[in-house]
Amino acid sequence: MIKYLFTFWVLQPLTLPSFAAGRDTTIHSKGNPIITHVYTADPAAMVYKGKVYLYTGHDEAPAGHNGYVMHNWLCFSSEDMVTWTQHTPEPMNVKTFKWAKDDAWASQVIERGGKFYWYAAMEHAIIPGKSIGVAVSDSPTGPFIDARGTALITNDMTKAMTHPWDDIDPTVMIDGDGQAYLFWGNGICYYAKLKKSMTELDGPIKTIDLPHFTEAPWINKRNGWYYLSYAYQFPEKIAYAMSRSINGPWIYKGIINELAGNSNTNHQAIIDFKGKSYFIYHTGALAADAGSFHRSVCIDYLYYNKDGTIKRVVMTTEGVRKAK
Ligand code: FUB
Repeated sequence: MIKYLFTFWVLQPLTLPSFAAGRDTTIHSKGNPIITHVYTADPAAMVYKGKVYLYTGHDEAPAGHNGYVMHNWLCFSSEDMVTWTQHTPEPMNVKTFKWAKDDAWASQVIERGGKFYWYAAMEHAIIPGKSIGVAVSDSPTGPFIDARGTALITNDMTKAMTHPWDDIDPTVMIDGDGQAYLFWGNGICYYAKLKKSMTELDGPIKTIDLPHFTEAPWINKRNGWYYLSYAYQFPEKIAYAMSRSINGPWIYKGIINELAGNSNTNHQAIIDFKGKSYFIYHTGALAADAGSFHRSVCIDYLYYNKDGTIKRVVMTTEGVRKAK
């Protein structure tokens, strides 16, 4: 804890609310970034029973360090997108997965049958490269336990890219017929069916050809359209493709979000909540130095055109108003 405090005071004088283990903390967001006492990255959001659950990575790089230092994930919830509760203790850590070495990278949680499945990318301890694990809980706020005891995806299972970090950034969706899908990737977008158990693949790993795909796929469905948004080029913008089927063909539609200030990554989540659509992403706006490794989650509105295409996001410092 002392190291934790020191890290953030060196970077800039962040206001630290008191965090007692096991006691949830209320955060009154004052715009973007929405959380300012701790660095948050790689947002994934889930709407469940009238609340938004926001799951993030946690940037802890020491000042001046040129790389990611990430060991755990954080969980927040809100009924109005402005007042957030941070659920403590942290609901998931790399140590949750005995086979993992470190690097608590991007993740996503989804509910099925009253259980919550948290898919997350980590460095594998034995199989060189990044891998994807899945943890399960009876509650959206945890505690989460490793659902398999082994990684669901390892680097030796995918051959389309030769670099060892192509198995990152999982996103999951359950289609109307109950079939679940896992999408992920870096440099190429992979996808595969999941069994009803949500912890095993149910068929071959396929690839999707998307222009300038870097990473961070996110799937959402709206009015009969499937949307596959993703980080485009590097430094990253966010672009998207649309399809009438989860299996494609995917038609590239353009940029949704421009470069995020002071961060070479942008990593988005898209949700609908209480009649509005939201674009949740990270920037380096809170960081005094290397923002790419000290990122913070922001939220702005997302607007669709009548034909289902997406308008470009306007990134704001004001953020969003209370959802009613
Ligand atoms: O946080 C580590 C990596 O940075 C994520 O996996 C990518 O999406 C990028 O945001």
